[in-house]
Amino acid sequence: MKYLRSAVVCCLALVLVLAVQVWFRQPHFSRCPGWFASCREPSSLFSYKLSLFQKGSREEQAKRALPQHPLDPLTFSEIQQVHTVLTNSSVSAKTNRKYLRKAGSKLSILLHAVSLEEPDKEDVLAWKKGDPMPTRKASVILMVGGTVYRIIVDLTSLIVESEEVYQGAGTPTLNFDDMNSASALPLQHPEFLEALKSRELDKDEVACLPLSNGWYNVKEEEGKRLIKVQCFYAGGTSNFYMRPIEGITMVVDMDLRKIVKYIEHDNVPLPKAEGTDFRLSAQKGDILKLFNTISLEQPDGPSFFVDGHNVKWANWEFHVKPDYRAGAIISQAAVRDPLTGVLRSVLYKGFASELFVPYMDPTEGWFFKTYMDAGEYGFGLMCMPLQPLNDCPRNAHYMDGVFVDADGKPYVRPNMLCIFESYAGDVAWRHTESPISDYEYKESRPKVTLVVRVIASVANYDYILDWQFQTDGLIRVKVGMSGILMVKATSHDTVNEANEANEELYGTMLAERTIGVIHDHFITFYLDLDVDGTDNSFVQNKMVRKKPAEGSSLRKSYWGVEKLVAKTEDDGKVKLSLFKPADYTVMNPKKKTKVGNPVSYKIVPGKTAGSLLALDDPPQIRAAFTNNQMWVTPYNRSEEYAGGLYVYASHGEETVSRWTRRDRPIEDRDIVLWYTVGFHHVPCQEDFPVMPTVTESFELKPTNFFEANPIIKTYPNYEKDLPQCTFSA
Ligand SMILES: *[C@@H]1O[C@H](CO)[C@@H](O)[C@H](O)[C@H]1NC(C)=O
Ligand SMILES: *[C@@H]1O[C@H](CO)[C@@H](O)[C@H](O)[C@H]1NC(C)=O
Ligand SMILES: [Cu+2]
Repeated sequence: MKYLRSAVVCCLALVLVLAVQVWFRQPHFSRCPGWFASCREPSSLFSYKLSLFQKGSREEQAKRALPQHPLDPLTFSEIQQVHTVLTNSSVSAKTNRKYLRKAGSKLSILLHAVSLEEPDKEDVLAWKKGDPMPTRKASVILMVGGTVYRIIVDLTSLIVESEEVYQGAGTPTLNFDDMNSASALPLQHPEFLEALKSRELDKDEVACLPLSNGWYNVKEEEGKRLIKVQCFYAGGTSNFYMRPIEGITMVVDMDLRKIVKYIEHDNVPLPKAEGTDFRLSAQKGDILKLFNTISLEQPDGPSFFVDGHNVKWANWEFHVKPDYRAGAIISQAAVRDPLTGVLRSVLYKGFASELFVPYMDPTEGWFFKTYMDAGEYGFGLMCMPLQPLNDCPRNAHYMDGVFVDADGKPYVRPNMLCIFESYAGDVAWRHTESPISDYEYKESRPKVTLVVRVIASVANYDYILDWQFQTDGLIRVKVGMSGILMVKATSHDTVNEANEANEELYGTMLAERTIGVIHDHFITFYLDLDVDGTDNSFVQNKMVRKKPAEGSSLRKSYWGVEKLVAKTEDDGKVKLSLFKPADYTVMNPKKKTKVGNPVSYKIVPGKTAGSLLALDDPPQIRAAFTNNQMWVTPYNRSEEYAGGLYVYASHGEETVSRWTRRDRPIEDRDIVLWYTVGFHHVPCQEDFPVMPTVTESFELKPTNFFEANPIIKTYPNYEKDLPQCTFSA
């Protein structure tokens, strides 16, 4: 179990490559019970992908990659160049500072992020294929002796162009060194080893997790980079999350690399290992075969094209890139107008900007668990290679990420993102006429969508993040949640026992001695919509009850729409309410349809949730971006992260909530919409030992954007085009 001790948990996921195909080989039913026995082999549609992404060739391929688009992520060799610049003591014109040591950068100098410093928006918008590339620049966040620097490296002249010392509260995203070293410390700590002995636990079975400390306005914590470490027991199961060593919390100073506080606040026996392992190989008895092997066939190959990071599919074009913090960033999404053939811009940039996951247990070992996963851990850094056939269907194309380690060296994160066409048997539009007329309409069109997916495993939890594009111009953003609950051990075996002992559980008893603690998930999206151009307005079309004029109708009420164009940021703050409904749109006031409606995209909320925490609760102060469901801000390239750039132990001074206090004008200009997908999670027994996926979503829907239904002139499916299958005996 050595790997458990040293590795961060997220790295563990890399090892858990399950041979799920075995599932389908169970002999409960014959393989082809139905009608189709031998379908035509799919054509060579996968070959080009496979040749591009042969195992072992990933790094070689990444080394050869050149940027093709101004928004392309830093390439492998560009990251190497950054490393060279930072290790060369004479390159920094201003300070002559040596940012990185030549032979690694252990201890006092640590890199936290290296990513593309995107060119100015106007330069990106003006750029066309074939034009010279705007200057490539890297943004580097690093810490030298406790000081946070943000450095811009010019990759053409290979110099440090600017250097900014950050003096506010909050520190950079953790790097793997921070997490690895923190989780290794308990097993060298005498008090902890003593506690293991007295609890009769084998230290070789112990796995420790680095848990962000949050910020609680505690004087002695100011100015320190602290992280809490709690441990779990892997004896008898691979699912150590279900066996917390409850009641021991260690505080690590990440800069001193030391446990500075050891707190033993409780001694609760370990929950049982039985029933916690969810791996196929750990299952005993019959494995269910609930359905036959299934996959989507595309006999003529996929209909999308990926050129570097540019994607073309149906009437859509967009740019997509893996990102250490956001997971995936969609840029310059534009849809082709069926009447004019012109590509019309919809979304300049969209990504998951920040998460907030507060747990609802105020006791010693739990109160601080109020994670902001994107800024604290790096949502993209937690994206593990996707598992073909099960994470993404067989017809998926995979994209690798190139990230940087704490020493500044690039490395490839294979299969980090997938793109595929999805057909779930849904209908894009239809009409069949009932026999009230002589017309025989039998018109129906299948709904096919294009999905861009990343999956972040932030320690125990898995977030499946989809950007789904429809041919009718709609974009659906979906967040699926699966993985493993954070559970708390209790000495009680049943709900009754706990009730009799008058113990507040702060959650649901999932199994003997195991409580799934209540918590929320909030995912706040940054949506720089550019509806047919950059200058847009945010409009609330409020649905309000009206009264017919006295004596004009037998009706006493109806409802209509009152249009409210947001003038300043205050008008852009939205709290949803079923009884105060509205359509929320981003419109282009200068562009109208032929009949005179301003062209718009509507933001369609899905089922969502608002935070119930008090506004003055420290976690809520830091996560004040969840105080409203929507915010609208004027475009500002330094306002991209809803909770701030330096979110670790931040004080809430750099949140979208603070920025909007300036109440800046937002009418008829480049604006950014912030939308939060929320989910109150009261765990239930079905969430044990691994959660069935829960999905929430929202949509960006064209609204008077097209002159009419944009997919009338499209083909239905024809039998003759589908794989020819023969009947089985
Ligand atoms: C370091 O910087 C100096 C001065 O700009 C330059 O001459 C030298 O080539 C650089 N070394 C490397 C390894 O880039
Ligand atoms: C852009 O954002 C930064 C960070 O919030 C702020 O300091 C600056 O004043 C903003 N610029 C404008 C023009 O609002
Ligand atoms: Cu949850």
